[in-house]
Parts: sequence; structure tokens; C-alpha cells
Amino acid sequence: MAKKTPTPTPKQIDLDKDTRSSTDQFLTTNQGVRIQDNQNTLKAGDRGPSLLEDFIFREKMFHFDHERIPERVVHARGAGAHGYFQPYQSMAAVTKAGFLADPDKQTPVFVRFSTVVGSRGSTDLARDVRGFAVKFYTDEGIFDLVGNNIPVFFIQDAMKFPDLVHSIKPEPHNEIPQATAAHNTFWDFISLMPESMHMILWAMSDRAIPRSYRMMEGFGVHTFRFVNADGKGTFVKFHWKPMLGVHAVAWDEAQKISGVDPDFHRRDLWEAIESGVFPEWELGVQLVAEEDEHNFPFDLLDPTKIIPEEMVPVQRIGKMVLNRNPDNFFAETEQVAFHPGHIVPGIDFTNDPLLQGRLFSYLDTQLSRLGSPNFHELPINRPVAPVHNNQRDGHMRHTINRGTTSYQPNSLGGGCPYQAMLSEGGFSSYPERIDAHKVRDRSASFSDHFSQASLFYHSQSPAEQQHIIDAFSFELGKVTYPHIHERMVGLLTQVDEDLARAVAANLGVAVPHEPEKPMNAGVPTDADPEKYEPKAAKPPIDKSAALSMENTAKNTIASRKIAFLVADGVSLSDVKHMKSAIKAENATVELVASRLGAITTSDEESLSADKTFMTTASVLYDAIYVPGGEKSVITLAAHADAIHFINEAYRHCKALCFSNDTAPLISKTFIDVQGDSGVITGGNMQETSRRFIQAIAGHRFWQRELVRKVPA
Ligand code: HDD
Repeated sequence: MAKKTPTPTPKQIDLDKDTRSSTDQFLTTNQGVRIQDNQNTLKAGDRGPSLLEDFIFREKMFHFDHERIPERVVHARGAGAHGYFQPYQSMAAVTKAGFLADPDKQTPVFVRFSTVVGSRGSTDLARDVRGFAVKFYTDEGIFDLVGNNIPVFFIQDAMKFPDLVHSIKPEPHNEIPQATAAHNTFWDFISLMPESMHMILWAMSDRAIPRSYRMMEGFGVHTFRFVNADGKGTFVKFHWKPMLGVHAVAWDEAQKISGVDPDFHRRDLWEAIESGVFPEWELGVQLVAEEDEHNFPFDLLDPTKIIPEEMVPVQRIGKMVLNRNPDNFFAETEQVAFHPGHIVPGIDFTNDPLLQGRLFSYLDTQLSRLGSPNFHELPINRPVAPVHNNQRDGHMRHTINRGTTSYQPNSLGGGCPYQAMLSEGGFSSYPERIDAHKVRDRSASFSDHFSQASLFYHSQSPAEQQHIIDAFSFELGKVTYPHIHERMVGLLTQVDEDLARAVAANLGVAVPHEPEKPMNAGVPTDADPEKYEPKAAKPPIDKSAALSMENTAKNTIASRKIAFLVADGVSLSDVKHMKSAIKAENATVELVASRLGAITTSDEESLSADKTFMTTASVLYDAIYVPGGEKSVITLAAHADAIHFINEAYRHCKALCFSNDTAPLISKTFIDVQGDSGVITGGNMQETSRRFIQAIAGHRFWQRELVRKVPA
């Protein structure tokens, strides 16, 4: 598909002021002096020592020596893209936010997706939460929706965040392991923190190994507040719903992708945008009237709880399209600075104690990462709305403020810049009434830690439940302390007895007969431990269809990647027909052969191989097609790598399609063409391609896992 060039947004026009291309330009120093020799330092004689006066060398090396900045303390690895957001209808009844008021108005956005735990250079396919941070460049200032692909969080109070992160990061004595929770310290912490159980269930589910950033949901997590022009507040939870559905890879596949292409998600996002199949999400909101705040069996301020969609439906209020890759990774994706405290009139906070703590942390962290309180002046961070205030100076100040006054009130500067009235768009905080004692405490309404973990588990399909059991068994299997295994199994009994039994069996520990009182080490001294004890509660509903990926959209193969296995003698008409059917659906085809270069078809035409069995792997594709052509099929059947390629895709439950005369190859694999779903063979080309496309859209045939025929 030809790449569409998006119309520049106001933010792109703003960024263009600082964007530079060196085409047809001389090489210069940073002071603009043209450089005549960029190969040799200045020396005393051509075999002599270098001279200190070589300002060209020193400037070049000085800059290089300081190229790196500290990586983000969490979410260090990420990928970003530009786009826009457009509402479907005016939301003025509930919020005065301008960017949600006019269905004809597009607001520029920059989005950064990330893993949480790994360093900048770690793999994309780690089992991890994914960050989903959106910067809206609205006419009224920046709004950052700094969310994740999981709707709840591990802890209820920001006070615990450094402990959580220290426990999951590589262990401090040997900096091992990288980008994974599967180690002693994390599970030590979690097994002492019952409030983490809901999020842990999500993190052990396939949500934590997405097929693509483009196939993830996003969540604002906390309950926020909309405020309308009359000052009326409405509670709101934000959701991003991907148009391509929510899909994951298999765990075995994730581990292999981490080896063969650690940039898998970054590349996938980049390529989708370059090819013009723009990633899209709908923005959804769950709205709760203030009067209904206490009508739920959980606390709206507790970030370990969702509001099930069956209780409050998600209204889809607009669409986000990502249509432009950054020009420069560092300047944009690395330097972008998000902050949940960046809000605009019409949006406000609630007293969720996790959100309240975040409001300090994000601004603070930019100082150590970007090095200056002027980080907001970096091109990617500056708003398109005008900025005028009396803040001055600091490292790397860009703005040249005119005038003699940098204080308020002033008369010498005509009183400028002046405060805005409400009617002029001035921000005023929601005047929530607070009448309370100052305490370090947690509300009793935060003490149900298991009911929604159970709801999540019970809402999963059998295959998804098995994946959760497998993930717990993998992660805890890496833990070397049996007492941590036992504590975790004890906690899991509170979620689901069968889950606990299955995990315990894999860990070789006993399940407590009577569900034990979970240990909760997060109790302050002098507090009444009873008060902190988790309370058993019934889930708000028994099951929620929205929580299972099984029920996601499966109606498109746009942007999917399909491998055609070919060798000399391949049928050109098979290749052509299938390729055009797949391309018509906006998916991509790559020809994989045992070598690069020209492949001669059965009718002496020539095709060009894109990849070889050495340069690619089945885990990088969504589906596999083997075209006919006797000689090609015989060659592939004799090629161990080709057979492994097919078997591995089969093991990972992907759609496979074989042309008519491929029996000699199929017989070398583990595939049973009669009994295996998602395996399409022979027949009329039109019908075959239709069935293949439908199978690819179905994503995976997990039932194949019940009979694990293929060795890893
Ligand atoms: Fe956080 C980064 C999302 C809890 C402190 N967080 C960060 C990013 C995302 C989130 C998406 C990366 C932004 C980017 O791409 O630059 N964080 C969340 C969500 C949370 C959450 C959805 C719970 C609902 N975070 C959280 C807490 C704290 C932090 C409780 C501290 C009190 N988060 C940070 C941070 C980071 C960050 C240390 C690291 C880099 C940055 O902020 O800019 O300040």
C-alpha cells in the first residue's frame, strides 16, 4: 500500500522549526565554521603527538562524550509515533475540555509505548506491563494521558512504588536478571503484598506479551474527573480500544522473538506506519455521576480495581490515528516527557493515593533525566498553546524573554502576563470538599484484594487460563526459595483453588487445606493489623466478557505478516494469486527461501527471495503459506530448516496454508491435515485464499496446544 502523506498538524509545523536536514550542506563545527578535514587530528608532524589546540577534534569528542542521558528509571525502552485525535461528538455536557468539544477538530498527539522493567537496550517481548502514554497538544495546553495496557496497578499507594520497582529490577548485587519479573526479589515482595494480586493475574496473562503495540488496549488506570462549564464533576475512567483487536503471542514464541528480533514491537510500529496501515484506537470513557461514587462494591479511588464494562459501559468518544514516524529517536521519543499532572481545563484528578504520588514523581524525574527545569522547551515537549509566565533562567534556557519584569504583580510591565478569568480559559481546580484528619492510613474500602483477581481469572477462556497457570509456573519456577512458592500458592488459593492447585503441582509444593490468612507485611507499626487484613468479598459480577482476549475483534488481517516458503520450481501462479489476495487485505508477504537472489519458478519466471531461513524465523510471522510446484516442494521437504519453520509456526498455533501438491512436505511435519484447525490445504485457489485469510484473522488456534506434538 502506498504511504499516504498526512497533512501537517500544528505540532508538526511547530517541530519543523527545529528540524534540520544536512542534504547539500557543508560539514561545520557547532559554531558554523566549515570543516575541511574530518579524518585527521591536528598533529605536530604526521607521526607526531596531537595538539591541544585542535578545537575541531575537541568539540567533536566533547559532544560525543556527553551523548547519553540517564535512561528512564522505569519504562526505559520504548517507541513513539505522531498522530492526531478527533472526537466523534461534543462531550461538553460532561467536560469543558476544548479538544473533546468539536467533532471537526483534530488535536495532534505524540504517543510512546514502552516496557517497564528492562533497560533501554532490552527486548521488546519481555513478559511485562506495557506503557501507553499519550501527549495531546491541545489549544488549551498539554494533556498527558500516561497509562498502561493493564487497567489496574500493583499497589494502592505511591509510597510503595520505589519498593515495587526495586524488587522487580535486576537484583542489586549482580544486576541479574534483565527485563523480567522471574526472580527472587520480585516474588518475595509480591507474596507479601496481597493488594497486587489483581494486577499479577493480568501480568501473568497473555496481555503481558502483546503481538503488537497496535494490538493492545490502553487504560488511564485511575479514576479521573471531568468538569463541565458549570463546574459539575463526573468521574471518568479512560480506555483505548485498538481497531485491530487485542492479540498476544505465545510465551515460547515471545522468548524466541527476544533472540531473533529484540526490536520486534518497535519495528512493527515503524513498518506499519511507513506502509500506510496507520494504527488506530478509539478513546473510550466510563462515566460515573458523583452521586453514584459509593454505589459500587469497591472504591473508585482504589487503583487495583476496574469498573467492569458490564456495570458501566465504555462509551467510544473519538479516534486516535498514528500516521507519522519520528524524524529522530533521541530528540522525540527519548526526550519526550510525560506527566499525569499535565491536565487542561475540563479534566482533574481524584484522591487516588497512587495518582496523588505520581503527581510529584513525574515532574521530579525529568530533572535527573533531561537535566533542566526547562525540559518543557524541548521541541517535542513544548505546547502549541502560547506559554507566558515569570519563570526564568535555568540550564539551557531557550526562550528569550523581553522586558524588565519577571514578577507579579507588576505595573512596569503593564501587569503582564495577566491571569485568565474562568471565562477566558483559566484553569481552576475542582473545589472538592475535604474535611478530615491528617493521617497516614488506608481506607477500609481498599481491603478487598482478591475478588477482582477472581473475576479476571474466571472471565478467561480455558486456553487463557492455562497460559496464566504456565506463566505462574515459569516465573515462580525461577524463584529459589520454597517459602516464597508457598506464600504465593497461599495467595492464589484466595483467587481460585484450581489455579492454586495447578501452580502448586508444577512447583512441587502443597496447597494449604484451609485457605490460609494471607500474610500482609505492608502493615505500619502501631497500626491495628486487623484493619490491614485483606477482606474476602464477592466479585461484583461473576464474569466479564470484555476481559477475555478470546472475544476481541477478529475481522481483519491488516498489517499482518505472512511468510511464503519457496524454492526453485515454485508455482508462480500460486504465489501471485495468494499474494494479491493477501495484499488486497493490507497485509504483507515475504518470500523465504534457503538463499537470497532469484528463484526460478516452474514456468521459468523469476522471483526474488526477501529473507532466508538463516535471516528470519517463523516467530516473526503471523501465518505461513507453502505454494505448489513439485520441485520446490521436494526441495523444501529435504530442508530441515524449512520443516522446523513450519513445525514451529504450527506449535505456536498459527494459520498455515498448503497448496495442492505439497503432501511430500506436510508428511515430514507434525501436522495432521485432517484434524488440525487453522490448517488449510489444497482446493480452488479463490476458496483457499478466502479460508486462509479468515484463519489469519482468527489469530491463533490455541486448542492445538492441548496436544503438544512439536518439541520446542
Ligand atoms: Fe509511572 C514512567 C505509567 C505508576 C513514576 N509511568 C511511566 C511511563 C508510563 C507510566 C506509561 C512512561 C512514560 C514515557 O513513555 O515516557 N506509571 C504508569 C501507570 C501507573 C504508574 C499507568 C499506575 C497507574 N509511576 C507510577 C507511580 C510512580 C511512577 C506510582 C511514582 C510514584 N513512572 C514514574 C516515573 C517515570 C514513569 C519514575 C519514569 C520516567 C518518567 O516517569 O518520565 O516518574
